[in-house]
Amino acid sequence: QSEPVSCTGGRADMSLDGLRRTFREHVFYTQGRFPSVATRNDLYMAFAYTVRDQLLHRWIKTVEQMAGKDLKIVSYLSAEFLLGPHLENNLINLGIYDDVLGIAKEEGFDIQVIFDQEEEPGLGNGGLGRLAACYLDSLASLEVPAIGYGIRYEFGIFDQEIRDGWQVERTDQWLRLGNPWELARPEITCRVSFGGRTEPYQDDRGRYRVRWIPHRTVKGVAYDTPILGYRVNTCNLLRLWKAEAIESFEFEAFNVGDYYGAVDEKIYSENITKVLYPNDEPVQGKQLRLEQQYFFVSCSLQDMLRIYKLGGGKLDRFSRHFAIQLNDTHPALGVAELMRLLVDEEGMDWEPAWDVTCKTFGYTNHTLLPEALEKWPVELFAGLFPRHMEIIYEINRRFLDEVRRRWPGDEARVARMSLIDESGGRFVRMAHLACVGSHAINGVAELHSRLLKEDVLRDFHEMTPEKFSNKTNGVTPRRFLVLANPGLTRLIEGKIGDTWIRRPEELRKLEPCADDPAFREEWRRVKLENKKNLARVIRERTGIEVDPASMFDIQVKRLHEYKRQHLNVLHIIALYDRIKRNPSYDLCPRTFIFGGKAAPGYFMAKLIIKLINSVGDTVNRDPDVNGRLKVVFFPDLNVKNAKFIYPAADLSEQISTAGKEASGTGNMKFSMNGALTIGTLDGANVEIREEVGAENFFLFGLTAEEVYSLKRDGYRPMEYFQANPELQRVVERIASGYFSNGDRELFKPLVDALMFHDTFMLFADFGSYADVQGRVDEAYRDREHWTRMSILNSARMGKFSSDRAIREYCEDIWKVKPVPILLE
Ligand code: T68
Repeated sequence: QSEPVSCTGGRADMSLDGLRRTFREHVFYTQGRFPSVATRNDLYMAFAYTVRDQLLHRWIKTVEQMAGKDLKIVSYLSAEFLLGPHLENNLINLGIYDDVLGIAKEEGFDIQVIFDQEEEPGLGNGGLGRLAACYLDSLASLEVPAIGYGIRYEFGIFDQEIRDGWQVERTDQWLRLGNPWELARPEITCRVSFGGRTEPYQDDRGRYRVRWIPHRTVKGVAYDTPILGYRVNTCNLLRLWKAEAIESFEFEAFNVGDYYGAVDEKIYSENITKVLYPNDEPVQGKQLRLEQQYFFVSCSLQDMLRIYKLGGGKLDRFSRHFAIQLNDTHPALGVAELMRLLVDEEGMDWEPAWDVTCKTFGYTNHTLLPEALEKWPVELFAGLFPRHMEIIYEINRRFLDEVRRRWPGDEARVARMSLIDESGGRFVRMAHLACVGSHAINGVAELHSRLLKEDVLRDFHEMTPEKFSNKTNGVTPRRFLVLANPGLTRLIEGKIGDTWIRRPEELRKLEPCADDPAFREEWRRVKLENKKNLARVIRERTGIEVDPASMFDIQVKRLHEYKRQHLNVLHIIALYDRIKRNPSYDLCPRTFIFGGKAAPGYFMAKLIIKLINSVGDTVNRDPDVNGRLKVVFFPDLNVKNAKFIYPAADLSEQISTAGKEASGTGNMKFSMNGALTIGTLDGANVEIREEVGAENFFLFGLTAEEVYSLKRDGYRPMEYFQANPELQRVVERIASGYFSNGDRELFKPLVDALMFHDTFMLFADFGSYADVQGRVDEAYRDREHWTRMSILNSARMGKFSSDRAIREYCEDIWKVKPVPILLE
């Protein structure tokens, strides 16, 4: 083993002087600028590099101290990582936020402007991608050795603009001005192949083998981003893969005179990691999407095997040193790929290879929606991965043999459980592949995990109940409380210190403060400041004036019918209707704020955005309303913008149809920041309500069981419509063109979908939602009581820290232990 690297002094120096010197050096030597002509971006880059130096120091120490140790590494495989801006977060984790604020001041510029300069890496759609980012933060903060593996999309999730009330998508060019947080590793590459055919042969020991003769091969290049934990020295790795052409191919083509062919090859190869698919549900049948999945999974597994072999480990012990978690089924091809690598490339026999594979993988499911379960046409799949197709057939053959042994004669069960869906066309069922190839399967909230066992994965649960567990999601309190809400953080620290940032259970110590009128006063002051802050941002981005003294009622999340943003709109129209019918109607002033992106091809979701804006246009301008109602659509919701939103909320809307939202994580971010929730018994809402207390939560709507039985018995939305005159007036206002300059066609698809199908049962829940909203209105008038409830929400949300979630994964699934890292 080599000598420890010494990196004291120089750029590792984290004193104020050291940081200042390093910053100036970066302006000079990295950006090549005199301070007097440095642009905003130069200053941002210089700051980022100054901070990155600190990370790299810790990263090198982490790698050095892990090398040669008999330890286990978590490998989190995810097609998405929605990281958000790095700079501020790293300053908090390093503990030098105030120092850097000081330096900026001395050097004479506004640090907020520098922070604003950072383009966030939007390499994810929503909850699933953000969860992966929170988990990386917690893994590092808990000092657990981990690598995140994913895709370095050149274009992340699109930027959303609102024009004439409609969503318009613009390509996200996050790499345009350079990315100071990543290190390109051109020498760390993998080859990934596609297409072609397979061929049997006998190896030197006379054993039957298969070789894959692919049609084309691309190169994966590693790009590494350091992920530092909170106030620890552990600095883990996020390794994202970029696809490139293999040079030798280009030369070959060049030699035979096909220069343009070579260029085509390059374009073709680089296409694989060009763009994130902007659907938060799988895009069925898109070849490029499947290529992306295989590309990053193959690179990552090859990389793990390479790292493992560096340590001289024997392959049959691989699962003792790597625990791989599949973030949904997007990386589920990894099961077949690891088998291929072990059997075809490493020469292992099937049984030991299968044993290693099952012991290595764990699978997290994130959805109950049947239409969102990933499946790929066999033809497409076999064309791209002829060898994997054979491997999957073999896995399936052995698996179904076992099913038949356990349930002789039950061919219906065999058909249900098969890795191949043959109920109409032939498809590879990715969730089944993930289940069969993993030793652990989990849902992301208690209710979701129970429904998985009872419904979506029922047969698998019957066969191997021991594989199933629940791991309720969590979010990192560093980004979503400390960074997003410095005012509240200071207030809490003044009362109970700052140990809760690592041990959020300790937030409970705040509970007695709920009875202290002076503390409540302070709590309200902080909330008001946060609301003023959001009001300013809303004015800048939309031109709409909102009153910080009104109740901020917020629903931000991806646009989806099951999330029921339109239920919220129906209620807004009901309030508006009451005012129109009775101008002196007594309503506690409210500002309704929406935000979220719609998948570009999801017509109904886009129409809901248009409806929100149209209702806003009418309501906000109506003199009868007289400031009592405001409706705002906050454009381009992303991690960076979300920081203004969660801390400013009074009321958090978590109103999905029960049984549809796997967990939700926005619900946690709001409640931690002292918002009260109006919500259904869905996803993690159930547990949030349990923690904060039913008396501090506004519950409404059908339960998941009621939803199912109503569906089963034949749900007729018209019955609810006919029984509720207010609902009739609301729908009539939309249908009549009241919000669309008399155009009765514009919202007709939405109205018809509700009247004749109402798949997500808005009409069934409308009455109870409107009633409970009435209770919210009353409750908000009693400010002292409201504040009390708000404080208790924050104080009781400790469970929903991602640290707790990651501890559970570490103990129950991954069996990994922390490895503390020393700086010197
Ligand atoms: C979300 N899923 C769940 N999917 O909807 C949410 N899907 O309830 C849960 O809290 C969260 O995962 C974390 O567990 C998603 O966000 C996707 O984004 C997605 C993207 C591509 C394909 C399928």
